[in-house]
Amino acid sequence: MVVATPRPIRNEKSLSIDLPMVDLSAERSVVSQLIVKACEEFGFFKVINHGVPPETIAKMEEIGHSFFAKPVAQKKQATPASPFGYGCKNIGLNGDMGEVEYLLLNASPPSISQMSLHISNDPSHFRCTVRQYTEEVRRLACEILEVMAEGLGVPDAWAFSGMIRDVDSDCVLRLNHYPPTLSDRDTSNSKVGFGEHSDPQILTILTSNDVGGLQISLQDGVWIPVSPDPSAFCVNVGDALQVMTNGRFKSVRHRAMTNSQRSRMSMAYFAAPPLNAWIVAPPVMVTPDTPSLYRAFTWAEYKKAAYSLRLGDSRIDLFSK
Ligand code: GA4
Repeated sequence: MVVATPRPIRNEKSLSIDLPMVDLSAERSVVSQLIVKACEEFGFFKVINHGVPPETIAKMEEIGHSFFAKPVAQKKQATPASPFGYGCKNIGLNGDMGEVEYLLLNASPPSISQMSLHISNDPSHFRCTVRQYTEEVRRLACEILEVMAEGLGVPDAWAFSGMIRDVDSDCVLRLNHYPPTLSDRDTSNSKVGFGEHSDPQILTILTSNDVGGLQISLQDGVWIPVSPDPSAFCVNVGDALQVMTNGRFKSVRHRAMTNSQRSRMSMAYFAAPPLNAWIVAPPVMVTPDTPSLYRAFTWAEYKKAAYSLRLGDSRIDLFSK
């Protein structure tokens, strides 16, 4: 039996962190306490026994590997990356760059896109795999959000997950490929693949191959590598959930570094509300001791702010009272 680790151990020597590991098959009250604590302290945790079939993950990874292995000219047929498609080095709309290539996919049901024609030689297999994977990670995101609501004492169990369950939810699936960056002239070990930022959405569910690269910043300028763990999902709080918990959960800044020798691929599911949804904390999160920190706004408003700023800018501050 795998035992959940209640406290992460910060190892100063190797500068790595063991994020809290949550065994989702454990007793529900234990799970909810661990998750609440992890979200307050780290904004990040890992889950095992999550119920997503390994073959569903493997099939999705295979789609990514075979797409990124294609010649550049073929991959470029799936450009532009905005709102969905292939991107290389350019991130967002305001000049951010990184040592990364990626596929941004619409992950809201029904996820049918013309793009599939340019991504895979077998578009129906591609669509079916994306649908299966996103349905599984959506189910996982909803389960985690319901456990969180319970742990926070929010009476409506669906207060957070209802937004993801909504057919109009604005969820995104992102496949990132970080090629190895060692060159003859360059002796540095790694480069910034995806620069420092917080995720704008509610919750991010991430998996990667066994190559490290994810780093989190609990303190300005101090970067702590997260060990790679293909059997677990790494879960993190997004800006919208920080607002919906009235600042109790932290949307922690993170970045991805490249590996000098090995290629890293990660798959991130960003669970987001519908565009017209109001991002507000349930009444129980606002008390005389914890007054409301943010003004009410819609997801559309927040998304617009995110895309008008640079990757590393802090957009949540624009919405504080
Ligand atoms: C960060 C999280 C997701 O990868 C993403 C990113 C988006 C993009 O790459 O297009 C953003 C970035 C992310 C935050 C600020 C804006 C938007 C690039 C950027 C400069 C898909 C998302 O939703 O926000």
